[in-house]
Amino acid sequence: MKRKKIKTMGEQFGRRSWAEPWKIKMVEPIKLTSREERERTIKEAGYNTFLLRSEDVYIDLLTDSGTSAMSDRQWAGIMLGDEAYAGSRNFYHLEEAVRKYYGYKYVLPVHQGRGAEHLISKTLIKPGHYIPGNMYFTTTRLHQELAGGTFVDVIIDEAHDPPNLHPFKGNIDINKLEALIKRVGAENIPFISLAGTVNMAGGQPVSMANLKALRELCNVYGISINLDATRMAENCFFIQECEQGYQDKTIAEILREFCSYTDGAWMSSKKDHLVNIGGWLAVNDKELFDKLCNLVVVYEGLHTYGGMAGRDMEALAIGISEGVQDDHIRSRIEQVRYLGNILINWNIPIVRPVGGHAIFLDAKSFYSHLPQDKFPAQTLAAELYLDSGVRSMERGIVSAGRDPETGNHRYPALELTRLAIPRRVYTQAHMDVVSEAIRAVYKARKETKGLKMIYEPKYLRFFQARFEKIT
Ligand code: P70
Repeated sequence: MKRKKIKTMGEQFGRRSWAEPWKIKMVEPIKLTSREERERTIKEAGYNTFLLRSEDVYIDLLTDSGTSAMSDRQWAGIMLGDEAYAGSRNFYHLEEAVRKYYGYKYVLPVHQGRGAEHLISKTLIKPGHYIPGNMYFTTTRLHQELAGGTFVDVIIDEAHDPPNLHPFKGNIDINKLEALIKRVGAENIPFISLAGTVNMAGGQPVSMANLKALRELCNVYGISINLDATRMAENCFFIQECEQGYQDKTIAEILREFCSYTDGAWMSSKKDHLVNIGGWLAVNDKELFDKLCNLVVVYEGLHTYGGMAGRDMEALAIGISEGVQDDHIRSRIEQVRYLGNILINWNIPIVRPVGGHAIFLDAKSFYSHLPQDKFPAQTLAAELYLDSGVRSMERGIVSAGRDPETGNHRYPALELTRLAIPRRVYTQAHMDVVSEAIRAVYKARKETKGLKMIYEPKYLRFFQARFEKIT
């Protein structure tokens, strides 16, 4: 009998194999439950994956936020926590790292990203203001709305089209933005809300050229640019790979240049910075900083800890330098691509190009027989869990929430189910298991009837909403 030739991963893709730039020192057991158990647990969770117990999950791709593995250096940093109420040494390490890698002058720690969004929104946005941005993010937009502002999506149209292969689907449409400025007046736009690798669009990057064009326009109208830097290091990988003139620059160099065209940034360090909790807000304007610095003590904590323990700030400072290493970023994004390429090869509809932090299944075309108010993406997340204990997250009509003016559902063009890959946590074998789970659910797609919402909280409903199966 002729033996079939087995190919390594590299060979399958016509290149030499590469591996993660780390080895595993500590492991955490996970267990696969039975189908009957999962039928019970997902029903108890109201078919909302946010309401499952993590013990009942086999491979947890709910989020890449706070779920990454820290390095031995970061854990060593935890032991160096200076837990003084004021002036902790760890704060100065954090401040130094943000200044070195991001280049902003003034730095405030916060407990996590939305803490920073709250402070900057409350400080800069007045009722009647418009905040243009490259697609909404749930918590970001909510803080802007709570401050009295209206978020306006000015991302390029390609971002709303899952199969479109534009390499920088996170770009701002400069014409759309200029039309908005002319319509509402520059004085009613406190800042541009620009995000690196746009989460809701599928982890899609912004190009340096687009940012430069944005900067020019903003200079003309005197509008500042604030960056959601949460996954900006990942954005820099795409610039390095695809944008002319950046192939020989390091991720760290690209990051510094990118930030130099912006006026400030907020950060959920739970992503790029490889920590379980933390974030910061940084600006160049001293007057603005003084206002933020005063507000941080009201909502987060003193300006030298902002809701974090000293040990958390130390792990975070170390994570900043690890998070911008080229070999780290490459292996992180290539792992996401590994999973994405398998699915593309099997003709399973996903957002393309594969983005930085997650695979986004296109639930609209996956369940093309389900209307959006039967919650196709929520249904898909529940079905994936039922099949194999893989946890994902709805990023469609439930996440989009209701229009504050009319109270009606917002019907986003994108109806997606996100499988976010934590950094340095899962192996290629886990990705294989996930791909086969998705294929099994895809094969059974025609039998799926969707969900009905039976409980809906007022804010950020996707976190706590409950559903029932339509039978
Ligand atoms: C996720 C997490 C958080 C996040 C983000 C961007 C681009 C700000 C934040 C807020 C967690 C999450 C948050 C809301 C809904 C679902 C999940 N994203 N900007 O999984 O930061 O969580 O630290 O307050 O992605 O994508 P934080």
